Amino acid sequence: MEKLIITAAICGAEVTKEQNPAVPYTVDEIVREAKSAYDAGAAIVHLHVREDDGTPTQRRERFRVCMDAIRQAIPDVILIPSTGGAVGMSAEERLQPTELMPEMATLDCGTCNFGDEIFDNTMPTMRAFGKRMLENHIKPEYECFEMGHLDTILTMARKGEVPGHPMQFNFVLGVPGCTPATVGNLEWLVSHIPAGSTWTATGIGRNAFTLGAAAIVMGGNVRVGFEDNLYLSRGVLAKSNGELVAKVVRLANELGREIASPAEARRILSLAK
Ligand code: KMH
Ligand code: ZN
Repeated sequence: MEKLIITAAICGAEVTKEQNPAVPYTVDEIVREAKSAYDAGAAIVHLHVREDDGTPTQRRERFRVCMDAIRQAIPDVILIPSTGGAVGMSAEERLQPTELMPEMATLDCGTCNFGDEIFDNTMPTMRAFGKRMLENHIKPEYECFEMGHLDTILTMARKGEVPGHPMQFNFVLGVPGCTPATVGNLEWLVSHIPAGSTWTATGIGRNAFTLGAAAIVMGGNVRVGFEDNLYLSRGVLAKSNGELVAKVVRLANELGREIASPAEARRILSLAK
């Protein structure tokens, strides 16, 4: 089995300091959280950014400043900026971080319920995002919130509308209104990806570590972080993203899976650098 790649989703677009005071908004806070995750064992940071007051933004300049500041602190970390942004943002707004030529970026694979809201990813939107990533040589991380999202993106890859082999999937399970975070659902998804693909599991809320443990034994990779879960255990808020990553490292140690460095993650993900 390959070493385990841990991704830290340090910020997200929806969670707030009212829910957990350690949720980062400012550039300094974003760097602090990225570094805490990296120091604990994360090879990848999945990045959303905020204005200083916590408002989610996809502003290119804000991404540039945050990405430069993170790289200054932890030069070899893999950054995966979000093109999902926050519910309700336009496609043009969401695409801005791809102008910074990151080595990877997320590509959301279909429309879905998202709590009380609708996360809108129409076919024309996804085609535009795929075209941009093909043009800018960005490897997508394909975010699947629903079973049908996998079928959608595999069809698009077959048509050449989005980058193809080797594909990296992130199965984000347990968003209210989307596919639940069960091992059975994860197994179904993993059994339907093309040979040679890589995959990550993200369990939302209380499912963060149970789904993570399943991914560790199944040979996949794990994402945790404040975007997905604010608690270290029942009723105990995590003090940092690093605490969440450290818990995954402990699980992996117990289960006999070594942790990938950023260089090892780049090889596993077939990234150029
Ligand atoms: N904030 C969610 C609506 C992504 O980063 O690509 C979408 C999201 C997905 O977080
Ligand atoms: Zn995200």
